[in-house]
Amino acid sequence: MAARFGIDDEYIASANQKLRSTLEEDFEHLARVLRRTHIDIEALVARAARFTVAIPSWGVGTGGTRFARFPGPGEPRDIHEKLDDCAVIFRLVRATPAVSLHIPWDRTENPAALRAFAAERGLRFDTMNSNTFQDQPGQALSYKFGSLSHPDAAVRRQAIAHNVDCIQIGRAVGATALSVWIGDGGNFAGQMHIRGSLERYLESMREIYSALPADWRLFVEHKEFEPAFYSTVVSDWGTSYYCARELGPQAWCLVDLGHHAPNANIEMVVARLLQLGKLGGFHFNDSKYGDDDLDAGSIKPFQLFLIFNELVDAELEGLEGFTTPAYMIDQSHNVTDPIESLMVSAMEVLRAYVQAHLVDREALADAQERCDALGALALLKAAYHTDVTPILATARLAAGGAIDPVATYRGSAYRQRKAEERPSQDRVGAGIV
Ligand code: LRH
Ligand code: MN
Repeated sequence: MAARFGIDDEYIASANQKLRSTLEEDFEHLARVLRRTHIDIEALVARAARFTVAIPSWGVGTGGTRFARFPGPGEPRDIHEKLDDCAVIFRLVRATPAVSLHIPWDRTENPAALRAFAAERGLRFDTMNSNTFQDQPGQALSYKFGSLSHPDAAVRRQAIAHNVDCIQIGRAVGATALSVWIGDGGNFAGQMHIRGSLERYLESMREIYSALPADWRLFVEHKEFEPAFYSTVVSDWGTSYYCARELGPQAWCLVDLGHHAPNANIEMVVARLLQLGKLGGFHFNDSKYGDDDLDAGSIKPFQLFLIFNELVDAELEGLEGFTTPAYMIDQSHNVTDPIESLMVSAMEVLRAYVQAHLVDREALADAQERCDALGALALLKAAYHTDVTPILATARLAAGGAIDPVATYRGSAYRQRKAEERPSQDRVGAGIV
């Protein structure tokens, strides 16, 4: 089998060589600026180095919409090629050692071998995502009218069995969580009994919960609408919280940034779930209208910062029950090179996290006490307007990554080489993957 082209440390080091002196200059300047407000830049580099965000296996292929999908060159054709691309992202950005899997899209005959394949590339698996929003070839019962909340108990049993299967595969590949998003809902008033469908969903989730290994987490992912366009069973954070609380201590709420009504205050949803002790994870992306699955920080970067402002505030306060949420990306890359989009998105999430550590929280609490609205906003904006790029690049460099991941990736001609290695499948079609 022809060798698979990859990006090695030597190439990264040569690409960094040209950028080192500029980075050191920018880093020194920022260190001086931060010293004025008694902030130790090295402490922020250390925080950046410890931060990780997981890559969605389904994000390294070109995504699409219901109208069309326009495959790009050198598309990964199976989970192994997807992991090769995830390894490139990790090698250059260093903050993405974990990959989230989606079943059956990533089903494999030999999970243990897949685990080893990933480990050879410095990768591990964090969260398993089940899929009862599509029918698979040969599937006995259809999910057309729902899955875990379907009126027919046989369909619910089939969906429960699929989730339990995801847990078994997850145990074999070393994952530690199951994320459950269902598209269950109705397109017409009266089509679905709104209270009954939630009861059925909860009953099904209790069975899935009982199959969880003791150290696993179960994520409940809410979504306002789509694919159902009148009513959705798990449509908002309140319903998600109720379910996670009803299920038990291993159940947590997952916030996908694209799953809210336009103009929803998502940082407030985050603060509420933190306060209620059930904020378990994130699917980072961005959107202008609906569940657009655009690149994180590409439309509303200030919102991403404000979300991390709530998370860092709770972390530094030592909020009771605060556990570091599972940070994961969930995007669909329809017009960009997925590797570039995922690298930039991971860096934007990390940027918001580091900027949130620049907020003068004492002064902010004082401004809030004095009802000084503009004073408070100015303190947040001061952090948000600080360009922390030298901190992020220095953390990457120290971890063997690239000072400029996108330029280094483009310089490697990785995509062109993959286009030669991976003859296109001409799999025209539609849909997110
Ligand atoms: C649903 C969702 C869910 C995934 C899917 C790929 O919109 O956000 O998290 O299973 O996208
Ligand atoms: Mn999601």
